[in-house]
Amino acid sequence: MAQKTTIWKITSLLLGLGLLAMIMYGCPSQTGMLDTRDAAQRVYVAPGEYDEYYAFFSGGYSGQLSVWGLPSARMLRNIPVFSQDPESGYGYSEETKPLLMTSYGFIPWDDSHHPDFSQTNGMPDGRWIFINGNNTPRVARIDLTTFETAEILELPNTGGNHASTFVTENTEYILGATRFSIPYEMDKDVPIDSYKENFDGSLSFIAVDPESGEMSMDFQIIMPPYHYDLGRAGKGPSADWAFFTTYNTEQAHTLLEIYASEFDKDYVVAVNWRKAQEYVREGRARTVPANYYHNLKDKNTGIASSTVHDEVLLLDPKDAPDMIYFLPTPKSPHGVDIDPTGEYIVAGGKLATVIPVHSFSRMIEAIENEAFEEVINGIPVLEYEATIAGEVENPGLGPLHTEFDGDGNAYTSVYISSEIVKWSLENFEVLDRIDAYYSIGHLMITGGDTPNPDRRYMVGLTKTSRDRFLPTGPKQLHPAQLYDISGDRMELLLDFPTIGEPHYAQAIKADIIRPNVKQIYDLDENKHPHAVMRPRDARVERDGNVVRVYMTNIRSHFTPDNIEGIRVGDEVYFHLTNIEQDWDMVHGFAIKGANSGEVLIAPGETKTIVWHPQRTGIYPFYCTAFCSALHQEMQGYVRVSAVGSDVPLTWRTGEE
Ligand code: CUK
Ligand code: CUA
Repeated sequence: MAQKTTIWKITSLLLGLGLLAMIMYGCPSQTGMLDTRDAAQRVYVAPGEYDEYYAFFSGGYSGQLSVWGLPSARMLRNIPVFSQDPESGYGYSEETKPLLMTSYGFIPWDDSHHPDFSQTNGMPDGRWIFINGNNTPRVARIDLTTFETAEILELPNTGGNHASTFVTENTEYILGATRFSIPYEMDKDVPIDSYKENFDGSLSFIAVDPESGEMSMDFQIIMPPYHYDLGRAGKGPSADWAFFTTYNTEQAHTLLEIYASEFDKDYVVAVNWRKAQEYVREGRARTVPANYYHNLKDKNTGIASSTVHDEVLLLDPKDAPDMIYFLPTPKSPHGVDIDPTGEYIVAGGKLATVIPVHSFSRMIEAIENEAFEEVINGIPVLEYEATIAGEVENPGLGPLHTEFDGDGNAYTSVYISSEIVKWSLENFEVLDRIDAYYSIGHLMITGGDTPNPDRRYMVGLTKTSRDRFLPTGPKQLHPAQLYDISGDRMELLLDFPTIGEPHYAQAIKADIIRPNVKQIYDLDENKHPHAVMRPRDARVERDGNVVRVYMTNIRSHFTPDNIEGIRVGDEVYFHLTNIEQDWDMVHGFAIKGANSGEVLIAPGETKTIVWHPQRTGIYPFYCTAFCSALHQEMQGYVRVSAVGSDVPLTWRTGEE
């Protein structure tokens, strides 16, 4: 009897909790009760078949960008972007090292957050994908014919480029913004307590050449010293606008956890970038000194080089009327997302109890009616009631990011209550909710942040996996979940570990990219100054203590293989040309004692590794990629003699 009472007490307690949860969050989730017995079938891609989508996941603190096939969730590649990659030699080879140059020197790491595709008429065109480095502020462009990083641009006047890379409808601009306000003047040494006087915010507008994809810092806008968190370009009617969230409008500079959460509302910033661009062309921006690197890989040689810029155009909202507005938004918002019609501006107030949804058309009306609360540094603050279209009640705790399916539904990731909440853009009512495993950050819908998403799959990028996979020590990989969103209810299909910490992702129909992907580098187009196309041209040249080895690689030998006459103190460059012209026929190169990674050389490509021999002796080098039945034979030796030795420079090509 006593036992029964206890059970009843527990049951009623659970019921009570359930009821409480229902009151707090609306209709309870049916998670786990859905029939997912056929989930495996729905993600199954038969051997030899291709996935329907390419998905690109940011690497977060890995600094890279990983590529996956959906729905199978097979990893296809990990593209090195901001971090050195000893596996491919990226950031170790002489050709790629300049890509990682900044005004702070060679920085072989960054924190990559938000990938976004180049767009034509609002739709991803599959030419390039951009991604931001959040730490030493940078933006990278990856060429989707080769899946390689082609360009990296540093951002001046920026302390953490987080609200990036969001791309406008025809890739006119990539957005950037300072996450942490900092003093503008370079290297300015001031007390941190002088935050309000000396610190400024900035928004960046990076132009993209429509033909080459080449990026340039077109202009920046000086902003009050708030924190600028995330951005989005408008769509359709709002396509000329860019939106950013702010937090810390309190302008705190210590214990932000407390002092940056005091105000009920921060702002969404709305910038008419087209107007800003006109002002800049009219000469209303001033030129200020700056110091930032632009690193670009030459298409013909494959060699990256750096250009240093020493000024930037800065537009002050005080000199640029009718261009920029603040929309009050509760409370320390994180994401700002624009629905496919371009009308709704959804903010993720991470400390707010509702999801505020602004209306673009109401915003325009409010601007026309001058429904301003106040003006801050030349920026009118619109009345909250004048722009708000609605608030989503009971969204869960800690809404962060929202994506859309194109059928009038929105999906918001909710961090603290660890769930995804689906709601209607018609009446702002919650329609469904599903658990996330665990603590979700971004989510992504196939077809992406476009006027026309594919209502097929949704990926949740979660922060901790805890018990979801076999344990691997105190730290587990960050997981992702794949959901089917084609029906009324969201259904969990798959749960898989990722690499790095994916903050955001994009997925595009494979057909858009696949036809343009290169299978080889054409040897006829290889204009690398140190390339050799035929083994008989292979040679070694000395100029003072600089030795250049012009080497070919083909199954299953290096030419030359044996080299003598190298001395301690020499600087030895191995210029390796892979003269294969077969898809995926790579060779690697490594030499004992080199303070470097290997270099992996794709068919038709030339890559260079530098080696500073420290000690006399015989140094084997070998191919690191199992390329043929005689791969183990693909090797050679270098003889290193003492400083001042008179061993003549010789090499073996098999012709002598
Ligand atoms: S952020 Cu990571 S969860 Cu960089 Cu877009 Cu929101
Ligand atoms: Cu080339 Cu192994």
